[in-house]
Amino acid sequence: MATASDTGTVTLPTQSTYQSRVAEYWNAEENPVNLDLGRIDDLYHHHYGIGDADFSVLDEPDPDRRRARITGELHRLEHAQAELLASHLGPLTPADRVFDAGCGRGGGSVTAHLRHGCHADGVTISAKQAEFANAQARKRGIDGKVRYHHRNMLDTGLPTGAYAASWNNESTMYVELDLLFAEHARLLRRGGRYVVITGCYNDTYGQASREVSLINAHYICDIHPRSEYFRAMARNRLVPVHVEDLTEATIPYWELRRQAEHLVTGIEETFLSAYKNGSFQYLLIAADRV
Ligand code: GPP
Ligand code: MG
Repeated sequence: MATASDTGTVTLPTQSTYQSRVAEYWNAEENPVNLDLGRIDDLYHHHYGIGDADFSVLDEPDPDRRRARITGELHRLEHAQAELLASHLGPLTPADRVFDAGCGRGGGSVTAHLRHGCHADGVTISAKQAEFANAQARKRGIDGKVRYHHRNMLDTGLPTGAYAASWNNESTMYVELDLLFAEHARLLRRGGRYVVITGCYNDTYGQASREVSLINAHYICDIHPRSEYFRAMARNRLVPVHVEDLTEATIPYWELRRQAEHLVTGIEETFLSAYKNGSFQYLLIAADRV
């Protein structure tokens, strides 16, 4: 059994049966769309991509090369999303600390560290993901500054007011926003920056659409309405400074991914329908901790 001192493991990562099921999902998850992309440059992302896709990769005649080029293009788009998020965290210095809530296999914290030189603490409910991410940080020789913890993002045990910036990259749909933002507000110093990229359902559509419900079932999550983000931020000392609708920007990623026969997971058409019927949005919100 690992102890708190050797891996950062604490005894209370899951707080409910639901959270245990979510942890089991991520402990077992080995989708090629995540592992094959990450292997390209050891940046393992658990989020989608943004920007114009180079669809000419689909015309590559050699089958092996075609697969590799599609994989590379999807990874480029996912990495562009991580860079966009990281660009909203600054200005940061190498002395600053950042907090990655729901860090997955660690790509986001590495991206922030490479861009800003900062210290990073990532938290995941999955012991497997934390172990994997720490091994990657050791391999890169950045384990002195980038650390991953098998902990609960709602109750991290990390130090109050110690963080200059924090974020959730597609992980808010697993938690109650009030509890989550209370923890970010506790961890961030005054004037610190919080950034979220998320899929949310569109209040103007009415309620969650069939497609949104299918996405919830696929990942065992509970997608919040757009309005709930702003209400919960206002209640937790987080004041939005920048809101960006990334829906249009993420559609090329899904159009390419749906044609990547070696990588599809089966959820691709549902995402495209959800975005195109107006029931679902891909959103970035940056907020200041006041
Ligand atoms: C992607 O992770 C994100 C989630 C599981 C959260 C749900 C996100 C929404 C915007 C609703 P991933 O990269 O592990 O997923 P996949 O295996 O499909 O690539
Ligand atoms: Mg993925």
